[in-house]
Amino acid sequence: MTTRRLLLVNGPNLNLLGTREPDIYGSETLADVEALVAEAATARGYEVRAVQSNHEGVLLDAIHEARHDCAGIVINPGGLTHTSVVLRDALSGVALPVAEVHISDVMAREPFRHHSYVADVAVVHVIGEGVPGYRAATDRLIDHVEGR
Ligand code: CA2
Repeated sequence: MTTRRLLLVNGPNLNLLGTREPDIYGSETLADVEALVAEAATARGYEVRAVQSNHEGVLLDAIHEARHDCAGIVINPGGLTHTSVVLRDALSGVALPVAEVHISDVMAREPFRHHSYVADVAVVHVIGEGVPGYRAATDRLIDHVEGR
């Protein structure tokens, strides 16, 4: 039977959501993001374990733990998207389906944001849809988990 739990991972600096740069990231907070994902998952009969950290190793440990009791991972890796081979290796190593989310349209921003180390280990990509993109990512990830 499928484990009905998802891991939600938010990377460095996403704890600042809603406090600065509202023109890029909107006015919703990290708590709003976590509530939105929990609501979307609950509607489909899933629960969510949420982690945000500014420390790469904390994120890696949470991803490794997920292999024991989660069906998939929704992740906004923040700036680690563009720099981190180790984060990518952790995601690929646990072999769970991954949904990559970016609030902003990274392809319309600086060139250094155009490459994602995570993109080709993710089965769902939601980019530039703002905070509501987390809901779309959660739904599409569950669709994938359930083979829809
Ligand atoms: O658009 C996204 O979701 C990003 O993953 C956000 C990252 C950025 O490095 C990626 O290129 C795109 C940055 C997260 C920082 O979040 C803040 C939120 C409010 C105020 C300051 C930073």
